[in-house]
Amino acid sequence: MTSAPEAKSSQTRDLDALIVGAGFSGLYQLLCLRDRLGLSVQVLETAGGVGGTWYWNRYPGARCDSESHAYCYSFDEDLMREWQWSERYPQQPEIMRYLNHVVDRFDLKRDIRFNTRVASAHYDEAANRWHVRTEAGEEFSATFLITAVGCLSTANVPKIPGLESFAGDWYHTGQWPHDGVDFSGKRVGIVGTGSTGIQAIPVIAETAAHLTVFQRTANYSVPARNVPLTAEFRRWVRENTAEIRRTTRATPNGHPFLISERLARETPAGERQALYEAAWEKGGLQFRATFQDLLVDKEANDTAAAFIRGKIREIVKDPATAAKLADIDHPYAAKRPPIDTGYFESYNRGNVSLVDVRAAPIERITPEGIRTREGDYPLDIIVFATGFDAMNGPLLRMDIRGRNGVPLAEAWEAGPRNYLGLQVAGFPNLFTVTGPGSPSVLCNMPVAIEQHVEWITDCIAHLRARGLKRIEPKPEAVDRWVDQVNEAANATLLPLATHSWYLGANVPGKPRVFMPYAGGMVQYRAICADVAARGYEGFVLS
Ligand code: FAD
Ligand code: N01
Repeated sequence: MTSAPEAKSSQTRDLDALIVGAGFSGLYQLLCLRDRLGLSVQVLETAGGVGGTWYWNRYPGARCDSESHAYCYSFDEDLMREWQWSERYPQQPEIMRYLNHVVDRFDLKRDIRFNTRVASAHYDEAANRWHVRTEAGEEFSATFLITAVGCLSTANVPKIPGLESFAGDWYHTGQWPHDGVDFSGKRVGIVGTGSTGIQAIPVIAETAAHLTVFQRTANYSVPARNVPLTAEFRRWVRENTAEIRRTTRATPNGHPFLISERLARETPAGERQALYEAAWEKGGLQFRATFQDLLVDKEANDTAAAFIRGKIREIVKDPATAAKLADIDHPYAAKRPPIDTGYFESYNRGNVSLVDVRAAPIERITPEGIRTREGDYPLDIIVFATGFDAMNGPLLRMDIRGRNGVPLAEAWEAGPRNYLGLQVAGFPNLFTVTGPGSPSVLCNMPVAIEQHVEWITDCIAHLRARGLKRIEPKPEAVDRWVDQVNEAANATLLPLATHSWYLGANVPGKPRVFMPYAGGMVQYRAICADVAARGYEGFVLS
């Protein structure tokens, strides 16, 4: 059965390509399709401005943990040279300034419509077009639909009974008010100790009267060692843009440093400890690169885990609090490893306390605060640093329907299934930038984003040059890719963090499937290039 053609109103705007989202991904996709291929393109964005993640995540302490000189676009060496970052890890406002600079420099704003949420996108087979409707009822039709909706853009507010009765104010870190929140003199509770909570806690503690941290899963963290960048370092960046770009493309995780070839397991204990100490002093995600085998060999990983637990016990003065913080149940870096500025030190302040909600779960929110199985915590403000319905969440909330009106939610009922993380069988001409099944969140994301956007651009150029109108993956290519994604994950320790958002485990009811491709960006890039070189092997072009 073929679906009835979509009713098309006279107001429908016809386009070559429609892009959803105006973060790092959507902006570069617009530039490529409009300026390199000459297509008619429109970007639709829920937010009131560009920036994606950095538009929404304005919580205290928000900054990136990729180093600034690699947390940026690298497609234009002049752009790389002219932008000067101020710190090793820029704060949210600086990243916003950077993205707005890119928008102005390439005149992107004129093709972006803000405050516009895409409510549905339905494929019309007879016309070979996507019909897109916004929440406000505007209609668009496009040959190509590109979702650049982000992996971490759907805030996950836990459904804790009684939240609506809370007499104070509550906030989710991923939907932070633009005019900030004044914590001074307030009793604040924060739920969540992922990367976000770990960044926000030390900063909120500086002004709150009291901060109560509700921890369900204890977490590793390594000092970020953020510093202002020296003139000398900035000059080095300006003079070495090509080299930086090469390095980010030579490593599995897209960061501007290489992973050591040494094995923790084969390094004598004293030497290993010295290497961990040096990495701890240097700070940042490079800690994970100290040894080659940390993410694939549990015994090797145990050495890093023991080192960090030791540091927690050294830093945190109260032994009972230190014990709760160090009681970590998963391998180091099996969840996204946070880096911090004074996180564990915060627990030495008189106005910060830790509540273990694994031992005594949150039962409800009362008008006065949070009630756990062990008692009541009166609060004026609750901060949910509880993460996101990650990766497939934003896609499933958009009512995407493919051939025969099949909803994406139905096609992905048991978890995401696609080819290369780029296309879904039965959904022709739909491309998903950093979709599940691609390295995305396991990589320094601008690197992953540029690769996806460029691959999609080349693919569309290929189709147009040959007068082809449609591309979609073969079901058997999807089956093979899903197997490859599972194999890549199972070759690492990542699935051992059973409550991780990589598996969808943070959202009740979500199928537990390891979503990102863990084979590394270098391998993934080669696979995608090979597929294209073989005439888009595994896809049907018509
Ligand atoms: P996003 O920036 O998420 O943009 C997607 C946009 O799509 C959003 O603006 C959203 O409003 C819009 N959208 C979604 N659905 C719809 C719809 N239906 N209709 C219209 N618009 C829609 N990555 C790193 O590599 N290094 C880091 O240091 C790092 N730090 C991070 C810090 C935080 C606090 C968070 C949350 C993430 C961080 N990330 C980091 C990941 C970050 O998401 C990516 O680096 C990058 O910003 C993603 O860009 P994007 O354009 O793909 O998605
Ligand atoms: O979210 P998370 P995040 N009751 O899902 C807890 C990127 N990022 O926003 O582990 C009690 O990691 C949950 O507990 P548990 C980065 O990729 C980057 O911190 O599910 N607790 C966990 O402790 C990162 O990984 C940067 O048991 C509940 C926390 O909330 C991703 O974004 C900065 C709960 C959520 O942790 C997401 O990070 C920030 C409940 N009902 C973010 N529900 C940098 O680059 C959830 N939790 C610096």
